[in-house]
Amino acid sequence: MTRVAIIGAGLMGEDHASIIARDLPGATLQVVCDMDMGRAKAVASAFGAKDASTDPEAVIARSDVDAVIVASPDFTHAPLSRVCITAGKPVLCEKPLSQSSAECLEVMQSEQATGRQFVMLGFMRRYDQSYVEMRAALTDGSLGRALMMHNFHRNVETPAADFTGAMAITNSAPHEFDIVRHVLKTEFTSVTAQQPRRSDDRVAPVVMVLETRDGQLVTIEVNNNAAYGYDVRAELVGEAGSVAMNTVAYTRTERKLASSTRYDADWRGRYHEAYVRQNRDFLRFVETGTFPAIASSSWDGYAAAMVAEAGARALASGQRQTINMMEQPAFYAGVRGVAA
Ligand code: ISE
Repeated sequence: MTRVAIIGAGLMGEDHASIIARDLPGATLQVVCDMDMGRAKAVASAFGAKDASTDPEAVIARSDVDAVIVASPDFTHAPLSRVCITAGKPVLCEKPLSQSSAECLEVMQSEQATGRQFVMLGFMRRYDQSYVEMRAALTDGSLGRALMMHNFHRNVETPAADFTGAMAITNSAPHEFDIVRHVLKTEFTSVTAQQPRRSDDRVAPVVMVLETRDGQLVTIEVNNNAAYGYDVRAELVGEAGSVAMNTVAYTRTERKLASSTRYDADWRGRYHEAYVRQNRDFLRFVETGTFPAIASSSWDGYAAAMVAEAGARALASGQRQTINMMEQPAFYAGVRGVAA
């Protein structure tokens, strides 16, 4: 039985606590940690954790904790992942690993120095069935060569009043940066970013056009103030056809001469199954020491951060920015992870 600690008991921490406690019988929720003890205790008691704490480093060091899920604020992700690496504990870290590619590199360096992978990154869309099928259509050749991938990422409203267009690129779009790299099995080489004008002072959508090193074009619209619902769409276009994601809804209501489906208010429902699959794979990683074939690693965190940095520069300057990624270290290629 893998004993898991969750650091950060906000929206995502609570969601992970629920998945560990209710959906994954092979794991025990050992500790819930949050800077607010009241919050830590509330989530711990709601999901039957043994303990609550406010001290993340002490939690990571505990001998009754085998693995850690980091769901605290973004700026803590990289430092806490490094504490886990030093302690020799596998960590599932929420995205982004860091908004700074330099800090991602530091995590990669700490990890490489130990000789094995410890960090799995929570880019859960890799486990979503629609993207699994898009990737398969390229792998099995049925779609021919990939030409384009179009992506729409819409939230009802921004999570905070000080959310900016740059944050749409550094906080929301990394999901697209990661999933497109994963589906197309390539890297981005350039990005342009623009925004239409809204009639009010809310953050307007950001529209990016990216090129890959294999000559594909990728469009990404991030609209953090879409108002109507949480809505993610994608279409992969190949030389022999296209694969588009269906809207995920279990029912459709017909009433008063109209037909309608519902949208979730945020991503937790839409991606519930993907989170469960991802967390199950994380537990397998903890047990076997073998890094899951489709999971995101620190390297993928670095790649997403490099694209995000270039995207933010593109938005600020209005100019196309090139993305100069380092070569992927052999450590992160091929059969990933070595049994502990
Ligand atoms: C948000 O930033 C996230 O982190 C969620 O995972 C994502 O699904 C959501 O749309 C983003 O805006």
